[in-house]
Amino acid sequence: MSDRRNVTPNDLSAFWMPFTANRQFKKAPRMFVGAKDMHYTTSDGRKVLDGTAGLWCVNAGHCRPKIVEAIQEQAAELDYAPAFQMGHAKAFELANALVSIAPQGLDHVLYTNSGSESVETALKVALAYHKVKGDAGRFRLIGRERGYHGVNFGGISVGGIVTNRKMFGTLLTGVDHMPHTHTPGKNQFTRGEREMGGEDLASELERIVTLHDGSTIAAVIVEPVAGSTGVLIPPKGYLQKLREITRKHGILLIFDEVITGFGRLGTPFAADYFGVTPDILVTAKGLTNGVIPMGAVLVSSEIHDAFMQGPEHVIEFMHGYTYSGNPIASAAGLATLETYKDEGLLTRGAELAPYWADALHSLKGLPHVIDIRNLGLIGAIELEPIAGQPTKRAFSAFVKAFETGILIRTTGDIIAMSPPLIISKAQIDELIGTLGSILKTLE
Ligand code: PXG
Ligand code: PLP
Repeated sequence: MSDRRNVTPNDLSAFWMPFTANRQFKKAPRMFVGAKDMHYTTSDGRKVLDGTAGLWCVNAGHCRPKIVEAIQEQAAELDYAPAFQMGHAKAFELANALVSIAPQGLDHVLYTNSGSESVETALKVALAYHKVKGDAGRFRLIGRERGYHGVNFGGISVGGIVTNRKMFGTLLTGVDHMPHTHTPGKNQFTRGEREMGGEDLASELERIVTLHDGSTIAAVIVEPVAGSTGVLIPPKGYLQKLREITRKHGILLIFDEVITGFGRLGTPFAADYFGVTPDILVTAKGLTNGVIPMGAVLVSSEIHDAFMQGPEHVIEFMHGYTYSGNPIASAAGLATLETYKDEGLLTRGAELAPYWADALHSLKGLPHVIDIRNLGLIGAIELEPIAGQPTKRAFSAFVKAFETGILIRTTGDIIAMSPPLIISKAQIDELIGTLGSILKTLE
């Protein structure tokens, strides 16, 4: 076959990388070649301690034997099965396994291939649910400022990260946003949830409900803890109050648990941590330990059952993906849930959280540190931006960290961490100790 383009070996230009400063990266690439448990191996042979579980997804650590074997065996046994009008056992087994660890009442599963697709699926279920119930006047979707719900059109519409929205036209109509839960300049260095302000913040939803009339609103979507936008912890009582208001007005509550799902807060889901059950729960990432793309949307029986009407030969919900419940992804999901169970990982974060919080908050007082936030095994260190050059200080911390042997994430001038749930106390010391010494060297 003739080569239509001259590609030199190891040319990095063809791959337009996601959420990456492409030109900068390609001048000085940071490449991984391997991973095991808590560590990556770089192309120059160094070990890097994973402080972020990849991108908040490798909750059981890397290259875990059960998951590797399940994928290998499934690929050789049944590689692909059509997702529409056909089935295979593991997709059903995984749905059952998921429902068995999910909050009570979330009994049905729709599969996707990512968090972004899970969000689109959840929003579509919510709109269609009201329609099948004869309540088609409920067309509005309410998100939150600084919310991250992936990158597809529904997700960026209900999402509230301006840079992810502003290039893309009119987005979905009929969307409004609640205020975010962050209080910069106040409540800095709070451990976990702050005590005050939760009910007042949630009452902003009442204002929006009054403005639009509650009977026009289909659903409210929030991340229980906003991850991507810099780890914003809700104040006590906030999510409970959102549940109260949505229930009162017949509005569905959607929790986007793409990050908080699968043990991140020391409970299987954030819904368990906060004691608040949504009508729809959005997952991805940790479902397969990040190893194979897969997401799942859990819905209540009330929602599911509302669709199960009319002639039985007719498709009840016009939605699905070529890869919904893909056999290899399902096998990876099953092996992941088994690994979580074998090692108690869905609740291990609860034991480690106080140690994690102590370690993080020990960085208070270091140069440029203006806030530290934590919940479960999530943590964030907010840095004072360099005047006129936002993001630069945190990004240089990220590069130095990688060169020194730890992987962290940055968003704006916030450093976020979410290590695999298998991390040891000694590794927490190493991660935070190394980060502390890097912070001392920053401009
Ligand atoms: N919802 C939430 C709450 C997320 O955090 C998505 C949806 C989208 O998932 P996909 O699989 O389509 O990426 C996410 C993803 C970061 C970071 O560093 C966060 C995400 C993805 C990549 C990086 O904060 N969150
Ligand atoms: N675009 C075209 C032309 C298709 O045929 C399909 C699926 O058949 C899609 C997009 C959607 O792809 P997926 O089901 O993988 O999301």
